Amino acid sequence: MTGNRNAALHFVDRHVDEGRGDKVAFREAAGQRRSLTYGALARRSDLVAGALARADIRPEERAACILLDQVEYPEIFWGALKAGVVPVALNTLLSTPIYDFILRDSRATCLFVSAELLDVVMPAARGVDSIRQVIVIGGAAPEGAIAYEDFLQGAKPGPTRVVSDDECAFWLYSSGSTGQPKGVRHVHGALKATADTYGAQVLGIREDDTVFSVAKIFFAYGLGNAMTFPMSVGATTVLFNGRPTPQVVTEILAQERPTIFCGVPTLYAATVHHLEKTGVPAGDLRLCISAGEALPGEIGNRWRDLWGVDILDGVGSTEMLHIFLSNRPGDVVYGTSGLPVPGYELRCVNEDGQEIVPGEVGELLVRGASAAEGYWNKRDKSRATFEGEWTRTGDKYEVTPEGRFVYCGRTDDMFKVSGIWVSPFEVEQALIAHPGVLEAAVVPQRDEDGLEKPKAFVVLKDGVDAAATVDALKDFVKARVGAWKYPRWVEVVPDLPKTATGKIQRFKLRESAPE
Ligand code: 3SK
Repeated sequence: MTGNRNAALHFVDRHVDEGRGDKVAFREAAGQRRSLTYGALARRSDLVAGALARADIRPEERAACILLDQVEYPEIFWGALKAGVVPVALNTLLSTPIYDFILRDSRATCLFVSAELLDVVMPAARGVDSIRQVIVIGGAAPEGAIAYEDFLQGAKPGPTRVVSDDECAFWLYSSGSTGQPKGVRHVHGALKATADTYGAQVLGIREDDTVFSVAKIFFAYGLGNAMTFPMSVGATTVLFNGRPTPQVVTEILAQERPTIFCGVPTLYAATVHHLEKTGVPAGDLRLCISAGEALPGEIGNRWRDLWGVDILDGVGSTEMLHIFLSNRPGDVVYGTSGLPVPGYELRCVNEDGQEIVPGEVGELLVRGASAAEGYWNKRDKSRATFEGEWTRTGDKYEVTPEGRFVYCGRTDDMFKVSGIWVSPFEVEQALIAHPGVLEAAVVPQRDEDGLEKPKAFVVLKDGVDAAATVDALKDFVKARVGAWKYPRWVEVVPDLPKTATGKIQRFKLRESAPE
């Protein structure tokens, strides 16, 4: 390796130098069934770099990526890194107002968007002055935008910008308990740090592996699973651009024969129910992993009975880029998050910042080379989360005498649904925007698989038809803040429990919601 620490050299071009140019790096499951070799990825990402430069998108400017999992995603991501342009990988399930906020907040100068998402994204993008170029992948470009192949047409391969490990490479967006999403800035060196730790030392990922991740590339969890871990060893990733239902996931496991499957508890639970009815197809799984929220032990046991393979439950964060605490192959204790991943140090502290003693619960802090360099333009929030070398997780843990970490909840009111953060505050804001709702409070409630979903308590305005409003509220929230955040249960109440200063006491509602 030269003095240039641009991560694209390690993850992409190195494979060509080492003779893996013809190896398939990505192949699409279902749909178009296209594939991309490491050699083609090296060439196409060079072209993306050249086309960005030709379009006058300059180093350090942000390129918003609102892309389905398709072969163009790695071309664009690594092409941007080569150009020194900073891709901002965005959730494809957001609503127009949230895209509007993020596109403005990031000051993106260009936008790569999958054609399937244009209806939701373009009304936001059109009003954002910083965007000089919109590139549409997989379909016709509307007025003012350009189709991806036309964008690349005639471009000269761009040079790979010389950077250090510490130069900002890409951003992700993370949601907070109040307020708007925060841009999380990650450096080039962080990508290799996660591949060298969790990828190499927990997964033991190998060149002959095929990986399938239901978590999409725009999640930190998916970015590692489906891009950087397989690409760190020249393995192959199966990409799927649709909604991962139990049926579809089972078909992909049967047809594409991945050796590593990366899921989230909600999907594992639904697939277990499905397979217990239909039976398990033949497959080549050697490892299954889970993150996003705590995996109920029952689901892990039933999955192992079906496939003969354990699920390694682990914990990571967008701020730490990937998993830093995990169970290991051959050493799984369901109901725990396992042990620190080699390369990371963990400690739990009480409210005074003192290390907890056995039997106590404390907030988990983590130290490791993949930590983000901070939040974009949010100094107070950066200071509160990144304390020198230590990153606060906001998760509460206790530690067993054997040193295993057991999840005990959050220090704030946040919770995860299908592995994605939900802020009760944000859902409440969406609910009270409905003309029939006076007040609202949202808390997690466990479903029949022991997994948390939002439950809303609403106070309606006088004279409002309760039955009609309750039915309408779910779709209303979906449209405003994102499909996974809508309340699965809505209870109409006469008033909400509050402190003397008028703050909603969600803990009282949590107590009233059945466990
Ligand atoms: O939710 C998690 O546990 C996680 C894991 C890996 C990367 C990112 C996240 C949020």
